[in-house]
Amino acid sequence: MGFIFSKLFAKLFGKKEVRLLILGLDNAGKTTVLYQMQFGESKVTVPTLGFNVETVKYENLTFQMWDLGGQSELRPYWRCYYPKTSAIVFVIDSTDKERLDIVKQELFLLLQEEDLQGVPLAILANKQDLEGALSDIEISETLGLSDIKNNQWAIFKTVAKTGVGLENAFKWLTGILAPE
Ligand code: G3D
Ligand code: MG
Repeated sequence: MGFIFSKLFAKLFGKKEVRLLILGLDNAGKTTVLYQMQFGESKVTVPTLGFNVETVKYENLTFQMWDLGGQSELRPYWRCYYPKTSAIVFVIDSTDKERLDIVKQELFLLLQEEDLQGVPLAILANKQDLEGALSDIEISETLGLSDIKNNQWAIFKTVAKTGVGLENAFKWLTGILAPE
C-alpha cells in the first residue's frame, strides 16, 4: 500500500476485521480511488461470480466495491455485503449533474438498510479537476445531506485521478474507526 495510506490505515491494522464499502454510480471514480491506495503485491482480489462486486483484501482490511444504480435486480444480493460494514465511501462524479437525482435516490436507499445504521459515511465529491464540477456545498445541498440523521457523514472534494483529497477523507474515517 502507498506510504500515506499504510500510515493512515496502520491505526486499523490489528483490529479484528475492518470492512469498507466503496459505492457510487458507474464512472464515479471508485476503481480509481482503490487504485490510489497502491496496494502492494500482497493484496488479494477475490473474483465474484454472477455479479459485479470487486473485493480487495489487505491484511485485516477488506474493501468491497460495486456500481449502484441501473441493475436493480441485483439489489437483493447487495444485502449480503451490508452486515459488519465498518464504513462507507460513497463516490460521486461532481460533473454528472444529470444523474444527481439517481445518486440521491441510491444514497438514501442505502442508508435505509438496517445493517448500515450508524455506519460512518465519507462522501467524495470527485473529479474536482474538471470544469463545471459542482462544489462539495452544492452537492451537499442538492442531495439533502443534512437529512442524514443516523450516520456520521462528511463530504470531501477529491480528484481520485491524482489522489488529491483522499487523504483527508480516509483520515476522517480512520479517526472515527480507531480514535486516538
Ligand atoms: P468507477 O469504478 O466508479 O466506474 P472509474 O469509475 O474509477 O473507472 O473512473 C471512471 C473514469 O473517470 C475513468 O476515466 C477515470 O480515469 C476517471 N476519473 C476518476 N476520477 C477522476 C478525477 O478525479 N478526475 C478526472 N478528470 N477523471 C477521473 P477513463 O477515461 O480512464 O475511463
Ligand atoms: Mg469500477
